[in-house]
Amino acid sequence: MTAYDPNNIFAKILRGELPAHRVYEDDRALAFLDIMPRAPGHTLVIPKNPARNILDIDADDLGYVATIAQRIARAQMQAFGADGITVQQFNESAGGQVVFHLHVHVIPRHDGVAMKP
Ligand code: DGP
Repeated sequence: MTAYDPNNIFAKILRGELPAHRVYEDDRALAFLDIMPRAPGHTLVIPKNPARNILDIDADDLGYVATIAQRIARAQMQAFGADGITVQQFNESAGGQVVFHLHVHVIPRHDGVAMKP
């Protein structure tokens, strides 16, 4: 697997070199709105430690990112009056990954409303 690239877009967001609409942040994780939302409120959760994807992330960091994704999902249910939440995560190009810093998509969903492609 290719090594972690510290110049990927999400690393730059973490360092404050690129803007992002931050919705949650602590010392271990950051959540921000996706620039190409597939539904209103589409949020990405990332660890602050460098990790390319699920194949190389530390298990504790993975668990922490999942905990924050759960917190975001619960908040979205209320904030967006959602009927459900889609959680997605992609690994390597063949797995659909485009940005190579691990991220979890948390997407509010409504009954009868298709997600944008
Ligand atoms: P994927 O690696 O396939 O999970 O897709 C990357 C996602 O990241 C995609 O939904 C769009 C989003 N994205 C890409 N560049 C930026 C950016 O500069 N800012 C934000 N907020 N989101 C981005």
